[in-house]
Amino acid sequence: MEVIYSGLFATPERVAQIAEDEDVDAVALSLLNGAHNTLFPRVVKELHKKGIKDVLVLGGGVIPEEDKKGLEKSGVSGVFGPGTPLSTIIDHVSTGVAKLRKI
Ligand code: B12
Repeated sequence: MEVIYSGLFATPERVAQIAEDEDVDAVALSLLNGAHNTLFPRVVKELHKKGIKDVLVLGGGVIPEEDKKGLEKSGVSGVFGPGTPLSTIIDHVSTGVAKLRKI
């Protein structure tokens, strides 16, 4: 997998623009400031605005358990906190991207 790092403090609009320009398979978001319920769904919204619906959006950071269901409902495919085995994340990305791209 090739990883494009978008830098710190990118806005949802900027993340969606990079995703479009680079034709990515997945957008992986990391947030530790507690604004995940606002910003993760906004990234999904910005992608949809551009007609991008086949990109896997996943997140990580210190996300309270009770927030995970709502994030998934808003289009975030999964949220992975501290201690998640790397193999779990790799599996999630591989199967999620394959499903969306119907490979
Ligand atoms: C260090 C720290 C800071 C540092 C950050 C340094 C830095 N450059 O990262 C400083 C002092 C700047 C800071 C500031 C703030 N912090 Co702070 N901070 C922490 C602390 C103590 C450790 C975070 C850390 O580095 N953990 C170690 C790394 C390795 O773990 P991690 O980041 O969680 O990543 C793991 C997983 O989450 C996962 N992961 C992470 N990202 C992703 C992304 C993807 C795609 C995937 C798949 C997985 C994944 O993989 C990693 C490895 O296992 C935590 C408390 C804690 N116990 O975690 C609070 C914490 C994250 N902070 C918190 C808060 C509220 C803030 C502030 C908003 C405080 C304020 N009012 O200003 C600001 C926000 C600043 C900002 N703009 O983001 C809260 C967040 C609460 C929440 N999520 O609802 C925490 C949980 C403290 C708490 N219990 O209240 N913080």
